[in-house]
Amino acid sequence: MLVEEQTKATERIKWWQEAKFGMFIHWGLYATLAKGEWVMAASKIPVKEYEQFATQFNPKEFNAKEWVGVAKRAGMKYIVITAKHHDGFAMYHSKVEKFNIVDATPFGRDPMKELAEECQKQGIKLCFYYSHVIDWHHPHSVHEYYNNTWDYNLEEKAFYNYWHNLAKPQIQELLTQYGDIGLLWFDTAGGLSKKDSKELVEFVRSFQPNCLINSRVSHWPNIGDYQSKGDNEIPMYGEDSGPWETPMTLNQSWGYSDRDQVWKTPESIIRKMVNIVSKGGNLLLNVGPTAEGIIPEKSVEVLEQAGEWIERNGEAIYGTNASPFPYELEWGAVTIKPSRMYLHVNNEKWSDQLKLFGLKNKVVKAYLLADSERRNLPITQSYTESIDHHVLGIDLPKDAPDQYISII
Ligand code: FHN
Repeated sequence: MLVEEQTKATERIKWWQEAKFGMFIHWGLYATLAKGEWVMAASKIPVKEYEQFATQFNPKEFNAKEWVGVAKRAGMKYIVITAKHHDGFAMYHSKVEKFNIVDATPFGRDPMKELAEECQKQGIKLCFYYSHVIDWHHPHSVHEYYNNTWDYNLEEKAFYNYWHNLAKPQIQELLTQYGDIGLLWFDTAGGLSKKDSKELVEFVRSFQPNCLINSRVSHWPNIGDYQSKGDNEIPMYGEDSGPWETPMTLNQSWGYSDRDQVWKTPESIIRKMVNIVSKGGNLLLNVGPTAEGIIPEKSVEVLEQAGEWIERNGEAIYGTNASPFPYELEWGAVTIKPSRMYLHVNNEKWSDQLKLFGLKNKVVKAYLLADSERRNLPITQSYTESIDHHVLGIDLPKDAPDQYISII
């Protein structure tokens, strides 16, 4: 990649790498059935039958200010929302076809427009998820598995008709009608060719040069700006293959399901976030709003509790880099900034002293991030193990509320 292109790519992704934590929102026509976003395929619902659910879709409780407020209180810096999922239903006012939330439902409003305005007001980056290859509302033939083979016979399908007359025009709408878009989160590229994948990236850049693109734009490597790991996947060790993220569910489903009973706890969210960020990644954590336009109360409760912790300790998360230590720490994890290191000490590992091998610089101060007075923690020993290593020993208070130590 030319130096100039590399410089542009580095600049483009800077805000995202510093943001670390985003809200994923899976919201669509499927919410009316309350069985997750794959309900059309799982139940092999014919297109004409599925279209009828739009007449019942009227999310009167939708409130963009509330949704963006939940993301902010949770400490999330960007929102990625499904503008169109695999069912082909556009959650914005698409001029390309009438199967969308403004033209096909009694709701008649454009929630993406309302979210774009609210994100602008509250300083949150708006990003769109777009299912660019799978579209069960259109007969096309990239992959039998990916397409609506339970309702169309195969000869009707014409991928490029769909690609040039629906997918790309809709992507253009999303990039030209909703202001600056932080990123396009493409999903499940199926058999998309390398040529079409690369052309799609150029197409996006032609409208918004700074719009990021995730790796699921293509199954060919190194085509997006960063790597979306598998769903809920956290790599075992730090990655040196470039920027990456973990897309994660807050409960069992992505799209709203009335069968979901188990939510992650605030503690487990923080542990996973720290694990991911200490390895150099971002966490994209999902909520699935209801057909009425409400983010489930349990989701809001858990996210806001996690947000209270981040409010106190965000300095050890936002804008940090991965741990410099090439080994797993038995007591927790490390994140760093220039001339500062953050030790994330897990509750159950909390003991009266903490040792860290392999520090390259002499430590001058250690304190709890949650301590607004930043009182010094007693550094019991700091001696050179070898030419460039020394061990830091810190006496820890027994009941530290937030196990987060900043050492300088
Ligand atoms: O099939 C989709 C699924 O519905 C959901 O959108 C996830 C989110 O990462 N992506 C695909 C499965 O990996």
